Amino acid sequence: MGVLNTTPDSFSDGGRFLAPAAALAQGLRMLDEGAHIVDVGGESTRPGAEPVPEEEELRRVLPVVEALARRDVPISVDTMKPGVMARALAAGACLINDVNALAAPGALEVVGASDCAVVLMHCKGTPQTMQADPVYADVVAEVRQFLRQRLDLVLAAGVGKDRVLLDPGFGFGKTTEHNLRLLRGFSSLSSLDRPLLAGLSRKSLLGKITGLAVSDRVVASATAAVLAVQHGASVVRVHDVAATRDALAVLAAVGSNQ
Ligand code: HH2
Repeated sequence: MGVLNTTPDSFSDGGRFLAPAAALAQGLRMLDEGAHIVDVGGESTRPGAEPVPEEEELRRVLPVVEALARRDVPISVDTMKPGVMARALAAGACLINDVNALAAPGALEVVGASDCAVVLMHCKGTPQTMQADPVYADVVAEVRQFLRQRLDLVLAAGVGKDRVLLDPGFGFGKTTEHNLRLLRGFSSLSSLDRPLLAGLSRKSLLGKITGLAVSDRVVASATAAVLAVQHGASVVRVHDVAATRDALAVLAAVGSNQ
């Protein structure tokens, strides 16, 4: 999954793909480099980010979704807002990626009324508050329990099991130690019996480990993607598609232990 942020303030690619033409070109480039799906986002969820009004998020996201849909690109939309979900699905998106796990009133209904796939992600708190000293007794167990509850809720609302992916939400209300524990324990999430998504690309835990600036975290990100897939991830959400493709090709040739 290639990341395409049409925002001025995303932590890694903010401001680069604000113009729809630049966003379309980047989406097509990522596909060319080996992405299977393009994840379009119009609201940053980096720690401390301010919420974006729905009209503004639609203004950023919809032209890009429409342009990619005209090229038959498989499109995911990274949003917490039911109104954005509905418009993006109508414009051709096939996957809703919700870092809020469909918690907003009406979100479950929008997904239920369509036949799209959905990513349910764990986040402790909101982007405004999530990095203010998050505490867990057992981060892997708590994340697994949360994902189990959200999955059950979504299934009870009539969404087919085969439409749901789960994501532990690296960096969302977690310290570096929590993120590392989650990666070590990632394979235990496979007991939830759903494909797992991992988003580690360029995140601050990689900066903490390497001391590198966001734009210099390509090797660290590709390594993290390999580790995530080795630990059971079916989808990796990445900014650096070509580097990740090459790293995963080596893993595939050797064979993962899954
Ligand atoms: N991470 C980010 C955004 N959306 N979605 C899922 N499912 N999993 C993730 O780990 C995830 C996500 C944050 O990364 P990015 O989109 O690059 O930054 P920003 O939120 O600043 O736009």
